[in-house]
Formats: sequence, structure tokens, C-alpha cells
Amino acid sequence: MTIKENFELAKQTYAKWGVDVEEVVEKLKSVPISIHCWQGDDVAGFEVNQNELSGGIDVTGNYPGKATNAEELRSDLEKALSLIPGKHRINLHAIYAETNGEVVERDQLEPKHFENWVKWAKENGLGLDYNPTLFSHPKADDGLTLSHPNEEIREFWINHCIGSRKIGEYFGRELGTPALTNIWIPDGYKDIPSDRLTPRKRLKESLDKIFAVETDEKYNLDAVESKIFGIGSESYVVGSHEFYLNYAMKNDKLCLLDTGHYHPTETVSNKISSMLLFSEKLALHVSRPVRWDSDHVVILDDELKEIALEIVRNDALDRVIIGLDFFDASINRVAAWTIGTRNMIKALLYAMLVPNEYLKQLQEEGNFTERLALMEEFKTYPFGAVWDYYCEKMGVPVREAWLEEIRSYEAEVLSKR
Ligand code: RNT
Ligand code: ZN
Repeated sequence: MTIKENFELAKQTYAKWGVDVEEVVEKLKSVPISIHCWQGDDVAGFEVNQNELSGGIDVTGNYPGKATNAEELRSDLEKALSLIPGKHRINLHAIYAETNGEVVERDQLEPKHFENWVKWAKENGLGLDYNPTLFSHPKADDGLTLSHPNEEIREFWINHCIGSRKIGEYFGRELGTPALTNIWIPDGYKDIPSDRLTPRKRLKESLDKIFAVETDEKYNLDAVESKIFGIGSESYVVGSHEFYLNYAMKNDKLCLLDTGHYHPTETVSNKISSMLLFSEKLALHVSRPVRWDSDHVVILDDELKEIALEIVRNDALDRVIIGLDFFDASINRVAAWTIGTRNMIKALLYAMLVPNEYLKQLQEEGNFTERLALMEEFKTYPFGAVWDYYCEKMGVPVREAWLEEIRSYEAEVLSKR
């Protein structure tokens, strides 16, 4: 049987439930995933004075062939994008600026340092998102940035964040699609604090200064990302969930929920509906925390499907900005992007193929037996046949055929670095 024949059979199976598979496939095409560039070089960046990765995040593994400059990183991204169906976005960090060998302090970064990225994004039909980098820097060595007791240090990071929002705005204006500029800071303490309030007060004041500078929301959307702990900030993180949730609501900013930033049994899927009731937009960093915020490559697990279901069944595909955030240096990095992004798209497809309205109705009627029975049966419906067809239709390798492409890219390009 051909991919197409398999698909036709699946289509009939889903049609019985009123699911229009052709329509689903069309809709899926229009959902962009923001692919984080930092999987390609282990969150190193290309600063002239490179600092060791800090901020309580860590990358393990030494798989050969990581990108060592922006050109290599773009080439690797192009390879991954050729194996991923659909049109997507690339998420950059300030440390990926191109400064022509010149030392440019982070608070001095400007749109011009990202011209090559913008040119490349235009050529490849990609949107760009952005993040100021408030780690891997001498001014973040003690683990504090925007909440630092020293005013000079705070000012430095405030200016970096203001400049970053302008770079985001530049991306949005150039590419005709707003950039999400996301602020994440590592600030926190290893041990039990004697004062939780004062650092949070300072963070609030710093954010107020950052957002006092206007950017055009047609081009730039501001997000803030919370966290529960990091390596070295196990006891207290200044920018906690409650902190940013309140800050974002009060100041009309987006909350960014990273799936690795909550207690192990707390799920982001269960937060999406509550967030959507109170704000127009929400942003995600989809990651895979294995026992802790380990940033493993995203797999098609129950939580990923549940996140996708929450977005799809609440008709929020244009309200939830889906970004990825993982970094694994123990496997081929281009494969890591490919696996994680394909899985995110697969989860969305899976969610779109469920008769969500009917299942909602069953719940309203109190028919929990049928609700459970059908939700379980749909797990083994022929979703794979639709996925294969989608890949074929979008001109990317079907099933594991993409691995062959990775093998030759590794032999021809990565192994020669
Ligand atoms: C860290 C945050 C943050 C980073 C990136 C590199 O815990 O998840 O999003 O992973 O900014
Ligand atoms: Zn994140």
C-alpha cells in the first residue's frame, strides 16, 4: 500500500467521527513552531569573549560537529528545516549576534548585528524570535542580574533588555511577523533566603524600566519566563511563576510557560485553559524534564499530546505561541532538532484528529464511561498514516527516511568541523 492509499483509508476512519482530515492537514500547515537555535551549539553563542555557560542551566555530552559560527549554525538549521514539514520560526539569543570579530557589549547590541540572520530568514521564509542573554557573562557571575543589589549591574541588564526589545521589533518589521522577545533571568539563591521580598521588588522595578520604553506590538511581543529552580538556585528563584503571572497580567505582557519549570507532577497542559481565560496570548517553551529541568529532546509522550489537545480543543492555535527549548549534546544536534520539532507537529496533528467537540459534549452529559473509552480508542486510530501523508505532501522525508539525510550530512559536513 502506498502512503496515499493508507491515508485514504485513515481518512474514511476519521470521517465516521466527523473529522475532516483534508481540512486538518491544511490547518496544520499554518501552525509555526519557534525552533530554538541554541540546540545547535550547546547554548554557547558566538561572542568574541566567550564565557562559560552559566545561569544554572547545563548541557551534557560531546557529540562531534557542533556549530562554531553563525554560518555553520544556519547551515545546520537549514538541514533540520528540510526534514521538518511546514514553515516555522527560529528563536535567537543575544549571544548569536554577529559582530565581525569586534567585542560588542550586550547592552550595545543593535539590529545591525543581526542583519545576516534577517537576510537569511527572508531567504528561507522564516519568522524570528529573540531573547536577551542574561547569563554566561561576568556581570551574571553571582547568579543575579535584574534583581542584583548593585544598581550598576541592574542598569547594565536593563539596557540589554531594552536593546533586545528593539532588536525584536526590527525582526518583526523586517519579516512582517511579530517577534516574541522573551526575558528569562537566572536570579536566585542556592540556600534558603533571609529575604524573599527585596530581590523581587528590585526585579519588578527593573522590568518596569525595561517596559517603559515603547515598542510597536505589531512587531514585537514581550514575554516573561518563570522558573522554579536552577543549578545553584535550588532554594529560591526571584522570577517565580506567581511573580511573573501577576506581573504579566498587570502589565499586559505574555507569560511564557516552560514545561520544565514546574514541580515534577505539575503539568503545563493543565495551566493553558486558565491562562487563556485571562489573557489573549500565551507563550510556551516545550521541553522534556527528566526527573528535573533537564531539557531533554521533546518526545511524543502523554504530556506533549495533552498540551496539543489543550491548544487545539480550545481553538487557541493563534493564541498560543509554541516554542521549543531543549539541548542535548550527546546526540547529533541536527537530529535533535528534527526529532523534537517533528514530535511537536505530530502532537498537534494527533490533537486535531480527535473529535474534540463530541468528547466535550460527552463530559457535559456526564457520560464519563464513553469519554474514557473513546479517548483511549483514539490513541490507536491511524494517525500515523495521516502523518506520513502530511510529510510526503510537504516534501519532507516520510517516517525514518530523514535519518539517512542526517547520516550523509554528518559524513559530509559535521565530521569535518
Ligand atoms: C532556562 C530557560 C531559558 C533557557 C534559554 C536558553 O531554564 O528555560 O529559556 O533555556 O533561554
Ligand atoms: Zn525555557
